[in-house]
Parts: sequence; C-alpha cells; structure tokens
Amino acid sequence: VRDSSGLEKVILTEPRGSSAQVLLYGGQVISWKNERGEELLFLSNKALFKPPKAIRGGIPICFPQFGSFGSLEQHGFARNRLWAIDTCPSPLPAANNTSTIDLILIPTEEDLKIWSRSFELRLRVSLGPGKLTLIPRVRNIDNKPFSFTFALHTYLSVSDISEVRVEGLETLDYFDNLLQKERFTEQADAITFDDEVDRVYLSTPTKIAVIDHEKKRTFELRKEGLPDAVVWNPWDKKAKAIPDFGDEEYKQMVCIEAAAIEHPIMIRPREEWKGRQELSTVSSSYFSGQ
Ligand code: TA6
Repeated sequence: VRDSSGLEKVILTEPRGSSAQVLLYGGQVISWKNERGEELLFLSNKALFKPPKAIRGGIPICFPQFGSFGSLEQHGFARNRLWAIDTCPSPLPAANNTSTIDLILIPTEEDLKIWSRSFELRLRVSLGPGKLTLIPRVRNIDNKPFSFTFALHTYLSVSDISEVRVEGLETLDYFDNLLQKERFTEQADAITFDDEVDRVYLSTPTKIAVIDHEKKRTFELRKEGLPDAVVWNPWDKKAKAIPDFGDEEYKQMVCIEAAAIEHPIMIRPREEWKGRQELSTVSSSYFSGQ
C-alpha cells in the first residue's frame, strides 16, 4: 500500500493483533504496534518522508558504513535507497505463526561509483506475537573480498527518557562519540540518561534490556552476528539542532542499535553474512510487587 506520503509500504499483521509497517524506501520499519495498538517504536513528528532524506525513527538500516566511521555519507546509503520485494529470497528457516516480508537492495551504477562493491543486501522482517525480528544478510557477488560496518538503528518509544535504564552493557568498553571516540569502560550497573549519550559499546552480550519505568514496560533486544551496541539520546541541545527532530521529542525515545562497528565484517566472493535482531516487550507484571 502507499503511505500518506506516497511511499510504498508493507503492513504486517498477526492473529493476536500486533502489526508492523515497513517502507520499501530504505527497507525501513517505521511502526511496530503491540496487540493493544500501542506504538513501540519512535517516529519523529518532523520526520521527512521525502527521498533522499533518511526518515527519523523506526529502524533505519546503516550500511555499508555506520556513522562517520569511513568515507561515505553518515550511516552509508542503504537507508536512502528504494528497496524491492525479494521474490526469490535465498532460503531462511520459516518461523511459524509469523507474518514475514523479504526485501532486497542491489546497488545501482551510481551506487557502485561511490562504493565499488557488488553486493545483495537482504532484509527479512518477521512479526510474531509480541516479537519483531529483523534478519539482515549481505552477499558478496563481486570477484574480490570486501568489508563493511552495519547497524540496525532502532528508535524505541519510551515515556520519559529520564526514567529509562539500559541493562546488559555494564562493565563493557565503549567508544564515546562525544569525546572523539575515546575508549572508556562502563562503570555503572545500568545506563541512565541525564544528558546526551552517544556511545558504541563493544563485544556486547546477546541480550540488552531497556526498562521504561513509567510505562512499566521492558524491551528486550536479542542479537546475533552484531557484536556491538550503540546507545544514543541527543538530549535537548542536539535535538534542537536536528531539523527533523522535535525539540522535546528526545524525552520519548532512546536508540539501541545492534551493530558491527569495531571490527568491520569481511566477506569473500559468494559468501553471505547474516545478522539477527529480535525485539520483544515484557509488560508490567515483570515489575516485582506492582
Ligand atoms: O546512533 C548514533 C548516531 O551515530 C549519532 O551520532 C547521531 O548522529 C545519530 O546516529 C543520528 O544520525 P542521523 O544521520 O540519522 O541524523
């Protein structure tokens, strides 16, 4: 179907009533609603649905470069391109009782001028009861090996960023993007927010929890093939400086991004890299005594 902005999108639903929306532009999930119709992903009210601008929110795909860790534009170009529905997805085990779409991005001649590697970038988006799974795959169809960095730039919707805790990254090393990517070790027993945070945590565990105390909701992010995790909140000053970000919206979002940054992924001709991210939510019963 076409979004109100004219961009084509796929709507996934499942019997328990949750839903997701995926734009062909950018291969970007822009909505994931639970069975009560609550939106679980952040999408800025000022998001521009106008190519070639990236859409502020949902789950942008950062490929073949994360951030400014290289010579391409910020976060590469996959999120600024029109993807297609993959009519011959290479086999993936079909997950039962899920609603799935397979998308594919192939570089154009223009793309090959800015990044001269022939690749096939696939993304499977699967909606299951209480779960949203993304499986990105990159196949090298060139005649030489190449490397890339990658992130699923997930914007989670929260009620109040100052009431959010991120657990699972304690004691890990991280690059601080606000301090010339200097390396630190996380000392706190959870990440909390009272100012801008922009960190790349390294060699992180497969599970990260984001606890939204006010909404009594915990997000669980499980990942494979994506060893690093970016945590970002722009806070007020940076939010005001970003044109497609509402001045107060930083209070309702946190980015937790499954990524491969510190060690770029290298694939040889005909090889295929596969990643995986599973998002699920645990509701208020999770909180002891409440
Ligand atoms: O996710 C962290 C980050 O690299 C931040 O430095 C910030 O730039 C954010 O991505 C958003 O980038 P964008 O290009 O989408 O505005």
